[in-house]
Amino acid sequence: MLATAFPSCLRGRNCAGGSDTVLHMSEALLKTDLGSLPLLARGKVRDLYALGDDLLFVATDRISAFDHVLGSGIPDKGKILTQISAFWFEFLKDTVANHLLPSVPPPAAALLAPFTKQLAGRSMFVRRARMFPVECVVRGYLSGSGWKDYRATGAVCGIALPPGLLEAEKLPEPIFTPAAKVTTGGHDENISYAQMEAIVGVETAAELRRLTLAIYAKASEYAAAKGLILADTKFEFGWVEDAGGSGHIVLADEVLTPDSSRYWPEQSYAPGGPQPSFDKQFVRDYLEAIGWNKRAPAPALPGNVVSRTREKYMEAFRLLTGRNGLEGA
Ligand code: Q0N
Repeated sequence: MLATAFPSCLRGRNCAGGSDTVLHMSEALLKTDLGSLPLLARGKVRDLYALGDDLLFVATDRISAFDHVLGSGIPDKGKILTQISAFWFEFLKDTVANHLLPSVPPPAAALLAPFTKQLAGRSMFVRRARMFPVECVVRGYLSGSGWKDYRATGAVCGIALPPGLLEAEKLPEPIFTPAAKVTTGGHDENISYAQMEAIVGVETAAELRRLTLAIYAKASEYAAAKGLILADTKFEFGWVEDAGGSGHIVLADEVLTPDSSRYWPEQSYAPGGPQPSFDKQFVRDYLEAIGWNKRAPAPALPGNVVSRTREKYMEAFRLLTGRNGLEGA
């Protein structure tokens, strides 16, 4: 099904990796190597390559916690997150245009063919966009830096909220709380809407806020029907040129994955304190238990933490996509 819906998600001829079972977990892909293809950016988790005028977006199996990439990866994590993103791009396509290209042109496919094993199920061929230098964050619940901000100021990113809200409580309505990218690897910095207007312009700011809230409304309603609270999430948008000199906004990067979003199981939701992370709680618990000082080098993870975490990512994938495994990815 995805094969026809997402021809730009590269697939292996015999679905390398996707058919692995519990009997044999494949090795984690920690780093891509695409020979002479120009690497444009290596993020904590994703590698971005130039492919002619377009880009190849590859999700590795790297995992970060407490702002560090850990010494171990989670096998198939990059495939799982790519398939979750692909699901959401398709789900949202009537709400927002996205950066996915409809297919990989034959010359690009020929260049990539030697690297099928690294790319299958975890890569997307996307349009190169001019990225807006803001993170478009939307919060339906009070958590993370939003909760910290609220406790200190009674507001989040300058948006006043009613007094007496609890940590993780549902907000009266979802709020748009942009952040500016900090290039030095640090945390993104919350900014006011007026600051965002100064960065991207008044009209663009309004359109990015409108899109962000519309996407959140649609996605959180869907997630709720699957038993998941979408507490908050962040989007990155870019601008692509159309033929004839005009252009349009596209939703780029990864979308509504557990790495870019807080998902909480509705069943165990309990406002009044921090909610356990859907995907990374075993990792965090382990890192706290061994007393890691949260400075580099980050430790490796024991096998049971890796396999239980992998199972959490698969659970998110199954709940959201309704698919049982990665076959076909
Ligand atoms: C882009 N980032 C931020 C990969 C992800 N379609 C695009 N066109 C131009 N640039 C970008 C995209 C996208 N998506 C997005 N950087 C460039 C996130 N990166 C961090 C590094 O890994």
